[in-house]
Amino acid sequence: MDATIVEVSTRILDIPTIRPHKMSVATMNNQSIVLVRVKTSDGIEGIGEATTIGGLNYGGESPESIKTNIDSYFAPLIIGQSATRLAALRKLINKTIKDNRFAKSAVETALYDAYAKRLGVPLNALFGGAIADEVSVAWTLASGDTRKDIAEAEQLLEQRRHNIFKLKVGMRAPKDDIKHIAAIRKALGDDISIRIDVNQGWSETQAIQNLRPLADAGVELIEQPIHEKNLAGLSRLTALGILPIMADESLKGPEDGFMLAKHKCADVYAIKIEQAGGLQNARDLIGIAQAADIALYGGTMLEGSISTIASAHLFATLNKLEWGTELFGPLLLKDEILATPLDYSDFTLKIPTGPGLGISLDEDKVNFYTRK
Ligand code: MUC
Ligand code: MG
Repeated sequence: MDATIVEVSTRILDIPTIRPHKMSVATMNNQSIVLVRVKTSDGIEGIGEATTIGGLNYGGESPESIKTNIDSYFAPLIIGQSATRLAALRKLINKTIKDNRFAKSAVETALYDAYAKRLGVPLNALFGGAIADEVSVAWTLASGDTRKDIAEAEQLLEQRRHNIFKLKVGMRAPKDDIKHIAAIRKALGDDISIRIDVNQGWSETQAIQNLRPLADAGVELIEQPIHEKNLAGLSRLTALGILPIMADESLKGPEDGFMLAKHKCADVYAIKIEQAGGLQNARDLIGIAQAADIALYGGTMLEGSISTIASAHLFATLNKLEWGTELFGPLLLKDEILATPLDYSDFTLKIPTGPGLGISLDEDKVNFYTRK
């Protein structure tokens, strides 16, 4: 008999960050992880995860809303359904539940983890199999202090953990951001890749005025400089050709991917499984980018280990990931909830080879960090 879904449970884990993470949208001192477990009638458990950035600072879903909506709407809908008909489950969920992309991503990850475990294959096999054994991982410098950022980057280079850095800007005046970027570039040298993320912090005029000075300061890529809805502005910035423009907040699924491609709004797409609405939607979005000759970057919602490794499984199946990934989320947290931490070494994250996500939880840690 076909295995059915028998239980869906959620909890929120609150884990402190190693330092305040300062962005133009929020300062994070801890991350709240919604952990989803799906149990099936043949005794398999799949796990998934959703995080947001600063509660509701980044988008319309919060850890609390994700938990409530999974408990109240997703769980009753999918309990009793076949656990092996993933496309039918996706159709049912999308027909019955609008929006809630982050919750959908967490539930879908758990369903894919369970399915791959049942088949005895790594999750990436469900997307054609990994081409790469590892993905490169950028680190975000966001302490808010230039000297601290330089010291942090130097330590990470020394440890061979990261040699690509994304700088969070858009909180200060642009001219002060440029001084900050130039100081970091000078300290780290020319071989290090420096990108910036404005998180929509600038007007189009500010962005136009600053593209050339940013390029002169050694920036290689600029992420979401202006408001997510200003597609015409993004298109104009991209057409200038001064710096590659990456879309992040503007991309909330394949339909946005199509609109942005149609109007040439970006050179690069930041692919995030949560923002896309799950692994399969992210794959659909990737297909649109590939068809439109838009380069790819593996983004993060500062997720913990579960969603980070789910993303890594998908990204490892791509024939090109021109700008690498920023799947460093677990390293921003003071503690790890896995029995064996993810393998970050030699500037990369290794793709596990075991069944499903290829990870297992440390249940004591999970209980310790569960919100009471
Ligand atoms: C974002 O906007 O890209 C990713 C890395 C980071 O530090 O913040 C996130 C969100
Ligand atoms: Mg971003």
